[in-house]
Amino acid sequence: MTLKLWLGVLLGVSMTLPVLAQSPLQVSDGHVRLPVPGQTKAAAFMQIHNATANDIELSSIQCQCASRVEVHSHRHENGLMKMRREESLPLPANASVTLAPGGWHLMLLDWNTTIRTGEDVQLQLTFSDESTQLITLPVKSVFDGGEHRHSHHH
Ligand SMILES: [Cu+2]
Repeated sequence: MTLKLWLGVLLGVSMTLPVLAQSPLQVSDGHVRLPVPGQTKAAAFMQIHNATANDIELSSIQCQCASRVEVHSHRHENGLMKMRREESLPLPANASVTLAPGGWHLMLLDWNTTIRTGEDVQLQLTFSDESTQLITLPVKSVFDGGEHRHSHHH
């Protein structure tokens, strides 16, 4: 077996998720927004409610629909709205966090462009307390709704 093949095997093994506790968090109102035409970055929005007495962080996300999923935020810097990659998404105790255009969101890189509007995708969320949650999100067009006309500039 070649070294390259072995690496593939090792990566494949490390990507299988261990069986972890189901997270106590409630995820609602989620959807994935397809990339704008010609682009490969989709975004996921949702609301996450942490009804526990502990601060938790969303630390990693995996999806077969994208090669990598990042936590992003928008912040004002010198009067400009800037998107930046964050290590994790803070979920304070007894609070809800909304991921929405112009704020926190999940960025799905190298989106699988065979997935279309109306389909569902599954995201595996892993939290700082080592719990996990599998969520199913509907896929919407970037032109859908129109309530948040907002473009991503990376
Ligand atoms: Cu982003």
